[in-house]
Amino acid sequence: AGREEVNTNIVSLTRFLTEEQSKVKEATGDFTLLCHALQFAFKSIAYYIRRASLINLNGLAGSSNTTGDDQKKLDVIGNDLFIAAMRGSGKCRMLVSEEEEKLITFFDSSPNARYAVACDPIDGSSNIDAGVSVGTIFSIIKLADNAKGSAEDLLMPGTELVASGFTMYGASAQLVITMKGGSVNGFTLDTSLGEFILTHPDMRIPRTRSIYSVNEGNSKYWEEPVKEYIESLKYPKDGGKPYSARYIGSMVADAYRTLLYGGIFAYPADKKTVKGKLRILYECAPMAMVFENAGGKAVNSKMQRMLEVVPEHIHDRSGIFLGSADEVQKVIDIHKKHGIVG
Ligand code: P6P
Repeated sequence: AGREEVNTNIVSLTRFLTEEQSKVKEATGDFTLLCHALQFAFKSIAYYIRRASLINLNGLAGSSNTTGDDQKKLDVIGNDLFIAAMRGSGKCRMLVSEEEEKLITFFDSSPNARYAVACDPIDGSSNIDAGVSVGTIFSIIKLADNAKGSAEDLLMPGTELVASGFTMYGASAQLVITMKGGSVNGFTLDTSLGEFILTHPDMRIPRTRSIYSVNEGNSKYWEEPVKEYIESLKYPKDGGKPYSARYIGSMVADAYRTLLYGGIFAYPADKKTVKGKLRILYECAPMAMVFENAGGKAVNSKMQRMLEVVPEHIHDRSGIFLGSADEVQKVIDIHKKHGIVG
């Protein structure tokens, strides 16, 4: 009596993956082992981010990545940790990283591996020194039997992804993962156990929420439908309450809040960034898959379903509207008035 209620039925990510595998009769275990390597990468990155300021890992590494962004030391470490974990898994044949212009191939160590991974090892890193939550976003692709082992094998619509998700490195590391056609599950890293623990089973995004998340500093460049849409939230015609603005500037943090609370996150293509800023393979598509599986919606700036967009190259970009189904529908309705139909 009076014994503290101890939950002894803890579902770790490791156990969760085993249970998921048991549902797939032809499973070989390769996907499970790949995900174990992924979770190790997230734990390692979480460790370095937590210690960054103590061991002076903040600040610039003096190098720059493919798009000319100043690389932060943690960017480089995150990228290297991720590459090592994928290579070491023996289950990944190719890797796309935001930090690497060229496709990374592991033909030497795993020439017949059936999976490829696309990732942004540390997304939002420009905020790192300010202690803002950053994250890793990932897509997992199952290679076709006749895959040639080149970038073309990865240029497919997000509907083909076998899994996707992200890890946000905040007060604690939060991992969100979803499988094709599956539910969305959230895990919290328990650093004393060194395990991701299931804390948010079967996540569902609210259908509506009066929160919008966009960089209004780009308003000058927005196309008319976007301007009209945002204005309708700030100055509601029906006399309703204006929406709240929440913008962190780190996609993983803005996306995680939107997934939990509802609302909409937008990074529209505009007159300045005509193709949009966010990458399809390792930002837009994986996030769109998570949100759709949680009951939300995601479209690009042409109002096409984000998961049906096919990237033209591995670092291809897109505009994106991501969030509660009814909130994204408002964007679609306004664009329809302007003759833009997905
Ligand atoms: P802006 C971070 O650099 C990032 O890639 C995403 O994480 C974030 O959503 C977006 O760019 C922020 O861009 O132009 O608002 O600073």
